[in-house]
Amino acid sequence: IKEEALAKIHDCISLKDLNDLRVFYLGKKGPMQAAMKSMKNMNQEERATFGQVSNKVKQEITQAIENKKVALEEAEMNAKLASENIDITLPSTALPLGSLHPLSVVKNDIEELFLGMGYQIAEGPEVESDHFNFELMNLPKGHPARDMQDTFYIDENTLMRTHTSPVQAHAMIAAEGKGPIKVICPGKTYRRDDDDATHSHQFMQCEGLVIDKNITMADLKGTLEVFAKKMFGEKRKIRLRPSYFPFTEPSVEVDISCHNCEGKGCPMCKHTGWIEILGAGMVNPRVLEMCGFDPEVYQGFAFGIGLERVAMLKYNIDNIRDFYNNDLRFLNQFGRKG
Ligand code: FA5
Repeated sequence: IKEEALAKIHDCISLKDLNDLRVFYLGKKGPMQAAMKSMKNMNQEERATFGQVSNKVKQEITQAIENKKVALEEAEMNAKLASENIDITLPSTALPLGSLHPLSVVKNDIEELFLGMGYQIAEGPEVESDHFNFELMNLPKGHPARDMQDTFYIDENTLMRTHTSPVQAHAMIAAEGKGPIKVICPGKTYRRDDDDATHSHQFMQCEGLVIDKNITMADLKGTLEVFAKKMFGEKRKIRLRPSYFPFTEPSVEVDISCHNCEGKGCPMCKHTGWIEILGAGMVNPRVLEMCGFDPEVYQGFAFGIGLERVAMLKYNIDNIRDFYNNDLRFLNQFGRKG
């Protein structure tokens, strides 16, 4: 029995067959058990010898099965590892990459440009107090110029900021009356404007603020000239037109020469050769004072750029809603990465 069992175990090639052998040789209906039955006809001495021999045989068969089991399991694992071998030199499947939103592209470009000129990037809350959005910007309650920015109020003193100018106040107050300050503040802004091709109730602005001693309008003009050329091409010119903002004095609207027709006149510039891109001016001394700066010592300039406007001009987009409809056919045209 032993010889036969050991030979079969040796030749066995699967764990299932091995288990069948175990059940057969060591189970109740196997040849070992049958042999044990013959013990009842033996005398005591024979029985003792037979018992010892059969136990030994059982042990040997059990051990052989155990050894074979380990060997078969190892072989099975090796076969599995070999078949699942990963070739790390194969090129991977390309993952589809998204593209930056055109407003992010413009925001990044503006940030890069001003960081290169030594500005820092400041941020402020989108849910703002009336105090910062209006009062510190020289727009006290009841001031008629508040109507220029129709406002989403949350309660009497809290609102969705209508412009990024309140970040100016945060930056000045944080500086505790000591210049210089050179910051840009890009971010979302909200107004109760009816949505149309050029207006959205939520849009983006980028504020700029410089405070130092001996700052003049020439610094403002030079800075905006660099901005216009870098954003719209070296041939761009700018012109300043007198305007009014309560927080700047004097105030200007800034136009750039139309990059579409090189200033000759086309529908984009309404045949004037110029396109308005931002509002700016010298920081009103009252604003400096309210925000803790001595206007006898410090001056500053500020500007506010509408980012949708810049993106629309740069990419020839004629409907502001395109930025917010999340149509991938539109969005994938810009700033594709990868
Ligand atoms: C302001 O908001 C001033 N705070 C800008 C400023 C800052 C002036 C610092 C002087 C010094 P204005 O209301 O003109 O100004 O808005 C600035 C720009 O935001 C506009 O030129 C326009 O491009 C954009 N804008 C305004 N309202 C909307 C709107 N509803 N949808 C899209 N863009 C808008």
